[in-house]
Amino acid sequence: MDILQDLEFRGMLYQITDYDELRQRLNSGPVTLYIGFDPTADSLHVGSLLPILGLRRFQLAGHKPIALVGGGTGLIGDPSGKSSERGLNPEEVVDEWTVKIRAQLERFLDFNSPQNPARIANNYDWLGKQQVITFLRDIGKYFPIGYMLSKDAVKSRLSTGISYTEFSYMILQSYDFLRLNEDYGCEMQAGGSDQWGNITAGIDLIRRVSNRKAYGLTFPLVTKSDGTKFGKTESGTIWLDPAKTTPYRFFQFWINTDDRDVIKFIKYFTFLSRDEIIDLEKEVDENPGKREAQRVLAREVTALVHGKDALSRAEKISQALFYGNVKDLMEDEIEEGLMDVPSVTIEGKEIGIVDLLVTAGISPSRRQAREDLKNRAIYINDQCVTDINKMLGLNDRLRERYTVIRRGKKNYFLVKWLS
Ligand code: 629
Repeated sequence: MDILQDLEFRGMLYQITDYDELRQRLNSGPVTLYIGFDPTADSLHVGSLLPILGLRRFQLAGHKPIALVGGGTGLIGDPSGKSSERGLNPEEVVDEWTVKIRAQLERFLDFNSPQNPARIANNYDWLGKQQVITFLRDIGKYFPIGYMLSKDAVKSRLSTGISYTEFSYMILQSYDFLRLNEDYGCEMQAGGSDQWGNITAGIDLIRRVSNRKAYGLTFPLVTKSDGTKFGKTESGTIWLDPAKTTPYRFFQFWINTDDRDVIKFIKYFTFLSRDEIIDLEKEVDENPGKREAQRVLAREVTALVHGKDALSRAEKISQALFYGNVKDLMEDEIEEGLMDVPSVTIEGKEIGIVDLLVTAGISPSRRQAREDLKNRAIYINDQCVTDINKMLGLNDRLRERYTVIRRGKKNYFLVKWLS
């Protein structure tokens, strides 16, 4: 199976220029290809994972990937897929984000391969030096206004409004492709389906300037069967930066995948073989609801993004919270696992259980708190407590600082003791 067939099997091919010709080219020797990522935040998120892993798939197949950080284009703003004009971010902020995103991208590629090492590029290196007159004369001439207006990203914004700044974006991205083509022999650009217009504009520019052939390929937009947006949860975006989305929460995000989506995501986001995937597909069909495939997905992606150690921690925390073993968790594991749950800070050495349940908002009233205790609904550090007169003290602390309260099967609360 060659790389295009593998991408097809994985459902990762959305659009492609000249399938047969590109396939021949890819099978005749290493192809240099690139994908660009604009620094529009201080971290990439799971939405960028499909293209990043796409680059890695090409590298594993023997091709040469370039990950481009848009230190220049990030100062302008791509109108693709956006229904309204974006605000401009300050240059110092974009600089900072560029550094962070570059470091994140580096983790997914192999820069030491003797055969086909990866490269990282920052388009500020050339866009930042452009002279406006030179640029308009040398590059602008190749962009007929009618052509630019016919691109979806522009066309769809003509009624709602688009500035000249965002209108020009496709010229910058096209120029990047031309530069990478000239400087590194980069023949192909990939990206999400929203990038098709920019990618084909670059291919056209390369042809017009140098009469060389270049190729383009897009990945599908990741969709979910319940119609909600991929990569967002009630608690927000799932980032790749562990300081923004803990590995535990990241792991849980994948565990919570719907049975209807899990095989699709395993194809997209893991490097499991075709046979392993087909086996898992059978498993989901035969044992729906068992979440075996979700475990595999969560383990694979968490290890890929955060490493083996972070995965073990995430699994340990998941087990402890699911089976009621919070006592086994270390201080930082308690923090990581219970970061998102409601918490109260208690000053002092003791508090009565009913007081605590009300103060922490676990029970709405003292009467209800007593009911909850009687009904065996309250767990302190996973131990069911029914005594309405219980005083919580030093013995109820975990790692000297925390008490974990659970109401029912899975509503967690964290008590942080100040002294
Ligand atoms: C200069 C900048 C280039 C080539 C590409 C770019 C960035 C591109 C863009 N991409 C999105 C982004 O940065 O805006 N103009 O957030 C994002 N991309 C990954 C996928 C995408 C796309 O980083 O291509 O489709 C999301 O899956 O939206 O010379």
